[in-house]
Amino acid sequence: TTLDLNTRVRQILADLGAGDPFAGDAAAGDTPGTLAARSPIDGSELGRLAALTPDDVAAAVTRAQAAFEQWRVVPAPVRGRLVRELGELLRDHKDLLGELVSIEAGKIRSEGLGEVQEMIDICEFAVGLSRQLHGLTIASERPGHRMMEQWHPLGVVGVISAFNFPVAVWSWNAALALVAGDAVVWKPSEKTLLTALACQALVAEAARRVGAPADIAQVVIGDATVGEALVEDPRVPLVSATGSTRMGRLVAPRVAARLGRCLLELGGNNAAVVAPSADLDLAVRGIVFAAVGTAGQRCTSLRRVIVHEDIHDDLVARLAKAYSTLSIGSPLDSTTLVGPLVDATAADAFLAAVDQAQADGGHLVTGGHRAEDAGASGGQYVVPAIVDMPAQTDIVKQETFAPLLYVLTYRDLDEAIRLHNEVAQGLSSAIFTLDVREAETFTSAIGSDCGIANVNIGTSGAEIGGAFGGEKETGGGRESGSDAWKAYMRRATNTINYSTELPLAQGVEFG
Ligand code: UN1
Repeated sequence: TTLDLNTRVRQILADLGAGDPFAGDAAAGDTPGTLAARSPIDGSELGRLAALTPDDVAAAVTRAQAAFEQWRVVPAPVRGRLVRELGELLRDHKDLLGELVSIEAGKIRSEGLGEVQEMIDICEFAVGLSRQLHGLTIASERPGHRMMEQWHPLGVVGVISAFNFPVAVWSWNAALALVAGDAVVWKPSEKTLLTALACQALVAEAARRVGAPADIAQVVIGDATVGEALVEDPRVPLVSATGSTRMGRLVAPRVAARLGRCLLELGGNNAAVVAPSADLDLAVRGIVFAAVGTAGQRCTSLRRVIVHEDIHDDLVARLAKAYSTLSIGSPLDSTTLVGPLVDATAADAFLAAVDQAQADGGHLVTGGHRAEDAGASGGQYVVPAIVDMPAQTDIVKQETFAPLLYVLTYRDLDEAIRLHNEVAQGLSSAIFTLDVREAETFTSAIGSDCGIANVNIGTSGAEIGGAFGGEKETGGGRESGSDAWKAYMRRATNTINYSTELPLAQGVEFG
């Protein structure tokens, strides 16, 4: 399969217009690149790429700044054409890019395609937005005066993205930033370089077609020093970073030190409360997709179920039954529901967390070990786990990026909400209930403290139309829909005097 994957990715990259990005043919005596592109399907190396240096990043920002100066004077609805073209290219190449996501991130085909659909959706949203970047007109307290606000392009936006949504997260940022009049410099995860180069090829083609500046969207691949150069460059007014809370703690203070802005999408520890009135069939389906989809490697993945004690046994039995039918294997196989974890470190973290949970008194209901016969050798395939916990111990409060679901019980809704909010992360949440009082309480100010709070659907798979992000250690950023575009622009308040007098505000007399 290694040879097949190697051939296939080269074919896909060529078909997407990314050419042959691999650096140096070792067999021919060339110096190979230092970045290895791999597939989690079998852990194999697909090729090597040359890493950029911090100086290359500075040069990319210089070019981006020059492109920005041209782009910011293009009317926003005209800027929208670039994103419309990108959306068209994504629609035309959805299958190829989706397949590349499956190969490089290990997602099952449907989820690889779903991720590209999410890109198409945000492009459509952003095109509409390009005619709606409006501010308010505000009543002035002074006669013959008008107050208004305008939203102006911000500058060069740095985007740092993670392996698990290797293309969609870039597109949420890029689509909005480009219609906002900004330039984008993207540092993708070192684990997903090929999908990034494919996106870059598509956006470059879109720019060529509409006559937008070629440097308006760029990608910089490399190790952490490349990300650091972007984070520290004072010419980058906004850094939008998606990844672990650990990464956010490194990025945020550096951007703050130069008084730049951050948009952070960090870890989640998402929970679902299952109330006595819940439609259990629906709850089981919602829980299984959220906990096991993308092999538990979404920031929105469900990690905790908080179930009422009266229905605990019934729910756990149903979940165990559903888990026993999960097909684990190559994400390219049409019957697979659970693909590989991204790498050996992820599998080790999963196994260690399962051990720790049991050491804390947890009862392993199902899974929690390697899937010996599943997938290709070299891939990190594990059997999704459910652990029934006696209490919310430290391991439960950590985000383990794997299909590991903890079950906790509660007696009344206050206790459920307390347990729910008792973690450091605050991204996504759900309640399964048919009781309107419970549903409304959970979504109210005294309920879930997360950025996303759902009723009768799981925690993952948010639509692009809403603002996406969360509170507390999740970092507070909002991307994607609603008014998230405002983060990519700067607001100017204008007061205009069309009278012949000069009245001062607050009744001040001067001279
Ligand atoms: C992520 O895991 O970083 O809500 C993003 C979801 C997807 C996005 C997840 N729309 O699950």
